[in-house]
Amino acid sequence: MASSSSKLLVDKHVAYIQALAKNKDDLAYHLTTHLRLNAIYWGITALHILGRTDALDRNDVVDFVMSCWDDEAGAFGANPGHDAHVLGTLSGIQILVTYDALDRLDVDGKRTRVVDFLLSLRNDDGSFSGDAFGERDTRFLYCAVSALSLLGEREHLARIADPAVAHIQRCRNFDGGFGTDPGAESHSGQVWVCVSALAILDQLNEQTVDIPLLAWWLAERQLPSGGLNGRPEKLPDVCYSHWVLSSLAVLRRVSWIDGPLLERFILAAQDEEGGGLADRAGDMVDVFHTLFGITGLSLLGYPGLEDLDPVYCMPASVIEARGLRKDWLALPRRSA
Ligand code: GRG
Repeated sequence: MASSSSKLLVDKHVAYIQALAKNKDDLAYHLTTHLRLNAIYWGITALHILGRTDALDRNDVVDFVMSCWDDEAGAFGANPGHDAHVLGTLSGIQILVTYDALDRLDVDGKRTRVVDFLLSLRNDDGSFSGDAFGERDTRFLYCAVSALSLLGEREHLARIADPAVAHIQRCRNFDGGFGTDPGAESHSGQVWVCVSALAILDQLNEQTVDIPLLAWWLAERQLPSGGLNGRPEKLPDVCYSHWVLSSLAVLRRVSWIDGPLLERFILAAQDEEGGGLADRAGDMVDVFHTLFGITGLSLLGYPGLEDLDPVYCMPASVIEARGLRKDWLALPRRSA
């Protein structure tokens, strides 16, 4: 149901995420089996940005992450018994870092094995595959780079940087944006992974990104409704509040978006009764759009929220504590 509330319904959203962990009879639960670890990362990150870090039991979550370990590959799958993939592996590592539980990898050589897994995904052209089966996408490059950084693997990052940056450059288009592969259409999700990977590798500069051109392309994603789309001629969607705004935060240009108009678009997508946010007002909510609506609001300075690190899409305090903060800029936090 569309929301007429002009306020973020924090308690409702916390209850919605808590219920997701319990309602295992729902069809939606079974339809998202292949995304379980990603969904848990989306949920716990939303809770941290809402300031409700203890809304889920830390030990239960960390134990679930470890139950997704694929011992044959030496990395995380999306669910217990699933094959390892870089998407599940990044989510697993993000959750462990958020809960300060990376020491769970200091058993049976898991830390070395997961680093080996991430490095094994490199291709000769600097791109990364998602798993042993080989599909390539700039998303997978970001996941590997972010995971290695969160694991503190600075030397490995330095070694892979040049080919990875060269590959990202080949994915850059005439409009300033980036796609999944060389020649693929610019999409704001792919812009975020490329710009953030460059930031993690300390290679975000005027040579690698045409900052004014890209920021202009990103700002043009805002439609009269206030919502953002992922590419020209497409519908607005709450999730682009994250992909577009985070990219602009990394480029230090969030102010190029009409913040109050976007904020209204995001708040209208809340379910006032059951909690959670949808892609657009009136649609069904899900945890993916719930996270990315909340992270968008955080970057817009919405009162009472915790800061989001737009490079890692994790709580800024967690990234700062590990000494990983890059030079991004969000809008100042407003007082209530
Ligand atoms: C740590 C947050 C985080 C992510 C890990 C998987 C990944 C790295 C990033 C995904 C970036 C991306 C491509 C986001 C866009 C997702 C999306 C909603 C795609 C929809 O594409 P279309 O073509 O939709 O269905 P449009 O809106 O273009 O019509």
